[in-house]
Amino acid sequence: MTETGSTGLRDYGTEGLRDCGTKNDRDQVRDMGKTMKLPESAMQDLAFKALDSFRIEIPSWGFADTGTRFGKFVQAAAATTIEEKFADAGEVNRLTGVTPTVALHVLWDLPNGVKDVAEVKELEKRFGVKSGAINPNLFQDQEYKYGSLCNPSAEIRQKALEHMLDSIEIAKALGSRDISLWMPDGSNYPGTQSIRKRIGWLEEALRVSHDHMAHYQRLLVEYKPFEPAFYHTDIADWGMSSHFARAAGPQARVLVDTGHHYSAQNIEQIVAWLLHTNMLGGFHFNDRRYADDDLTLGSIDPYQIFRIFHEIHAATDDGLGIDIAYMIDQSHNLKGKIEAMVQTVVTAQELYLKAALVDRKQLAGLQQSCDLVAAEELYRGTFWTDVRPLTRAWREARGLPADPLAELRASGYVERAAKERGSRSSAVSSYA
Ligand code: LRH
Ligand code: MN
Repeated sequence: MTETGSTGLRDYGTEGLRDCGTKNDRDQVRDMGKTMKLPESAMQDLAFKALDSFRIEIPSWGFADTGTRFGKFVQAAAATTIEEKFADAGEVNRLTGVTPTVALHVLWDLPNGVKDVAEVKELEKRFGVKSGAINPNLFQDQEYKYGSLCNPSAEIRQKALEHMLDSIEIAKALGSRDISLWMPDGSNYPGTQSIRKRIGWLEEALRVSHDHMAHYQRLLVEYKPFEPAFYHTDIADWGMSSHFARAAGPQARVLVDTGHHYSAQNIEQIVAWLLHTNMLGGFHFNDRRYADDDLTLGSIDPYQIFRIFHEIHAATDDGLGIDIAYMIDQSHNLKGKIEAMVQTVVTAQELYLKAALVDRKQLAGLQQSCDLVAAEELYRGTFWTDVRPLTRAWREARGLPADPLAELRASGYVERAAKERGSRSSAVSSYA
């Protein structure tokens, strides 16, 4: 869901803290206020305003059985049909209240293209969640061995372009704003492909795709440094993605997948650059220890996401045009898929709120006077803040379960899904 101030689907009232949350929560918030020299009501307003504006999109593929090249561990409750994916997305939105849209991958969720739109629209109504970003699949067809939009064969590039245009038509039919493009195109050995020719072919394809979009739509260009290509990747970093987006047209932006960086890269600096150049269109949130591990957000480096959100809150203060699609992109190979999704949404809310509570005016002063330790203590000190009493109170004030994970467990939803879906699943080794 975009952060453009209009929460769209379900606006929340302004009930305050005074009449919700446990006594312990209220005490903790009062103490938080003291440390942050903010009267309790002001901090509560700040927190509730931040949480009211935060929405995050969930990926349909996060509910399906996924694995690594060494195997896939199937889960009885995993979703395989588009109906089950919408049902699970609806359950996550019932529990959290902040995931009103679900991202779709064209060949996985609409294998018959626009012909599947009517069924998806019916599912949207039934489960109360809308289709979000539309993701073309340019990575599974045999023809794409040497690339899709960058393939040396003009015929194969044309096939890939037609899939892009079909994906845009599906987005128009669903009223989806964003077409979110990731493609694995690249090569594995030096000298085996012309890197510059491939740049030209991709510029052309993205220009045609851009011009095929409706005026309200956006093309989000996702970069990734490697995998599955292991010598060069055609859209390998934020600079290349920015160039391709600019070359495509004014409705194209950069998508930052937090897992698509070398471990030494400073991701919040890249975010600051994309905000400064007005090229930031959205995020795919996940976490990683090594490469594109697609682990759950905040499981390895929660401070990383706090630093990213800080850049966004600070840019908002400075009046920069903020139009960001927050999306999750994870593959839950071992954790229960719905549980992992709810855990991720709750973690994202907490990290977004922590960053919102940074006293950025005071910080700016300390940055200006180069009072390094005081600046760090203020900045990192806010990260240490336990905001869970506030998020619990906000949920109660908005008629939502104070603890979505506990509510999921109490609901028996996963057990019911496992019973209904379980008989189908059988072990699959990806190497086959
Ligand atoms: C590629 C990626 C991309 C999706 C896929 C599921 O690594 O991040 O965003 O298409 O994961
Ligand atoms: Mn991604």
